[in-house]
Amino acid sequence: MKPIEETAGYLDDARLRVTAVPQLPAGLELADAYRIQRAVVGRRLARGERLVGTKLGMTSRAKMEQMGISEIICGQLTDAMMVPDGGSVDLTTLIHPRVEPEVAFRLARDVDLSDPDVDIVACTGGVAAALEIIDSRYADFRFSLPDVVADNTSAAFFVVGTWRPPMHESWRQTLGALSVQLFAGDETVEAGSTREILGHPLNALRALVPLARQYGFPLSAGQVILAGAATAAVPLRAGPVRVEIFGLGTASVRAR
Ligand code: OOG
Repeated sequence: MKPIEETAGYLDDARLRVTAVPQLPAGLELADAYRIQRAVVGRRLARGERLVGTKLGMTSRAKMEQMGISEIICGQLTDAMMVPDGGSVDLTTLIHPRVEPEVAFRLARDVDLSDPDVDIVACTGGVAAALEIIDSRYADFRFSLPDVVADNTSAAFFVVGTWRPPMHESWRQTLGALSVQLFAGDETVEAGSTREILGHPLNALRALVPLARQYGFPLSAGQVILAGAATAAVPLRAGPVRVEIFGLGTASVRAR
């Protein structure tokens, strides 16, 4: 296997050159894939970016089926990936982008990962509708589980709508069954329910805790957590895209 740094450079360059690359050689261990991811993100941090959150992937059946991967994965979000609600993304910086509707959480407190009983839900201070733009650095968006982990789980950009305050009990229940619609212009391109995110988006949030412990992701106050897509991803084309989660809110972006 090539050294971690060399593989991180390979994936980082693919993104910067906006050019897809072949998958990594087979046989990469998942723990090494997370080490490569850390080095890929480390390169961005060394260029002045700041960590702002964590994303989950493969938390819905639709995504697992679309990508042929059935294990929950996580990646890291930096400030350079953050697009303001109603903002725009430049398609020339992306290889073959796709967009997915998501639920985002914001941590109000650090999650103490040394506490085996830590309740991440009690550490959240906000919830919002969100869009994630993913852009695999691999040709044809084809990858294995370690490949996609090394590639920071295809993270490219994300947009978060208006934050809603912490959830009381009834609101928590409601959050598990809200209808989700993804629009490209006026056309509905995907529809589903928040239930499709591991049965309830809070289950996805809880699933992040053991992953964060195992692979050394800090979960600190102020971080955004993307709980994973509720539907399959669709190609991002020029024009406006909007997610509407009925009862929670909307988020939109324009690709140009
Ligand atoms: C990997 C990222 C998946 C999700 O929400 O399931 C993901 C990919 O599909 O390229 O972000």
